[in-house]
Amino acid sequence: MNDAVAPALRARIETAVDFDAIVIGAGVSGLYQLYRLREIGMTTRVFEAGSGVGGTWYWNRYPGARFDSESWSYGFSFSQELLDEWDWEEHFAGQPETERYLNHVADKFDLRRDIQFDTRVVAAHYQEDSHSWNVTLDDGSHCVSRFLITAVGVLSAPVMPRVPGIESFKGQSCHTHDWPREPVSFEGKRIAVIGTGATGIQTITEVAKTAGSLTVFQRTPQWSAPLHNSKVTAEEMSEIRKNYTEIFARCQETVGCFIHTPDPRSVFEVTEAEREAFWDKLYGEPGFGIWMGNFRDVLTDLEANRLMSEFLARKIRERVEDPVVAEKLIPVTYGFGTRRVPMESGYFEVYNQPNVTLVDLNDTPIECITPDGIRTSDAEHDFDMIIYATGFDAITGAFDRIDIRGVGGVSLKDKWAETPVTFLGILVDGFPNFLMVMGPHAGLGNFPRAVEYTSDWVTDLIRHGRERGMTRLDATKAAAKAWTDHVIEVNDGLLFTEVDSWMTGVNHNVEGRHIRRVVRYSGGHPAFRRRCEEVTAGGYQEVSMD
Ligand code: NA7
Repeated sequence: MNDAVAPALRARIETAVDFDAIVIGAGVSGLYQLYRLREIGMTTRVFEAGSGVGGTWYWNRYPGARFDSESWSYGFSFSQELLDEWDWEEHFAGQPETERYLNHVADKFDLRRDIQFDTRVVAAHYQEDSHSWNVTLDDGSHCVSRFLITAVGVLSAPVMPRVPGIESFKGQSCHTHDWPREPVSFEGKRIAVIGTGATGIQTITEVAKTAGSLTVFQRTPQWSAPLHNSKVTAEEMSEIRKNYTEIFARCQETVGCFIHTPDPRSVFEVTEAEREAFWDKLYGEPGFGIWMGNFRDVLTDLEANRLMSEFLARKIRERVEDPVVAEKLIPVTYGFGTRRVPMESGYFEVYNQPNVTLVDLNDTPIECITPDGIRTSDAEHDFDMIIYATGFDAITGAFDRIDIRGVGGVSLKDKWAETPVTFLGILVDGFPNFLMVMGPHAGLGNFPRAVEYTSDWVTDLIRHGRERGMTRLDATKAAAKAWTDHVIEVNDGLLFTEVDSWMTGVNHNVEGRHIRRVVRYSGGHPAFRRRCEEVTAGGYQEVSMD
């Protein structure tokens, strides 16, 4: 510890804590962060609200929940043994397979003994006199740690629609995030789904297979494209295993850590026939290639984007038999890829089934939920079950739901009321010893790839401080301002910034969240890592330590 710290204070600091670190969340990031902290000899306790590991993959057990990233590019890369022994069953694994995988990881590395399940962190207050965090749990108990690390995910604070009467409904209802653990049968039942985001699209496609009737309540249609999932054969798995090094290296080079790289050509450099052939090829290939591997200007040039959107509109018209329904399923308020592209497996054909009805909420908005179902401006719809696929208070929502206070009792929610301020999406000035794995201003994309890097960086920073006897790490105000300015600057010129969605921090169901904010880093993961490495190489000058 720094010699400037007086002996009495030093004694108080050293004896103050129950744990070296508390991690909030036992999903992909929490599990890996725990593993890394153990390696550097830190006593760690993970608090997890769920009864099992997995985070997103623990909670979202709605029918049809699955990856849109290739499974074998999503798994952890840090353990050769794990890579050698785990066989992926599907190229885009469903929730049960992913949950099994994360349980396997927890067991293999004996992680459970440091995880306290069924425990929600409700408050965390920084204590200046002992360089520690006083953490309050939902049973009213407290514990104290030197470091507080959030691994709360980016889409973990589910939001219900702001419509009256939700509690009055007599049938079964739930948000997709809070799906029951017991199997739910739709056989012969009248089912409603509200919401047509990535979750709604997966749910609708699955529920339509067995429901007596399914009514979809859509506010905004989606530029959804085919996933083309399939089983991984034994030969494919052995090929994937041989190529893991190359697969992960490719992910490191791309903006979103996916295996797909943008085509270097502009839409306008090719003939119309070449363009159509390329788009048909992408439409026929698995995964996010159509979003991440498209012409380089599809997400930056309005005209290029309009042409791509027209291509997809034609596909929807070809696939949906009723031309009136087809038009309702074609987005008109935004272009392709400017919201997160939901991948689908027969979604549009669902609307050709006699048991499925589409209600366009722009024509007939929901007035309220009734004891028997949903009342729109023109009809009463009776249901046995209502499924709310209405999304999340994304990125900052999970933070806002915890009373986090830094130096001087400043609340994080207040500090971020207008927009988040962070250093590298990892530190927040005025919140010492508080570190975020995938907080606001982190780059989104293929989540575990970013998590492994960020957790490694967090672990290295803590180790650096500990080796020098430091007990307090805080980003400087100037560093947080510079990073935040940079995050805002690189957002400029990207078409998605002009569109309301969770990626621009908008959620009309959440008080104060109707204005767009810059909540994620759009500069790409390679640039993010370069900046992180500069900070490390410079001896963490942007982080004050004592
Ligand atoms: P999203 O993508 O935020 O979608 C939520 C959906 O719910 C979207 O269609 C919303 O319509 C709709 N919604 C929200 N509130 C209402 C009300 N009040 N009435 C009607 N419809 C409503 O969340 P998802 O869970 O699908 O996906 C989140 C991410 O998880 C996804 O992108 C993947 O990365 C994984 P809107 O578009 O706001 O008009």
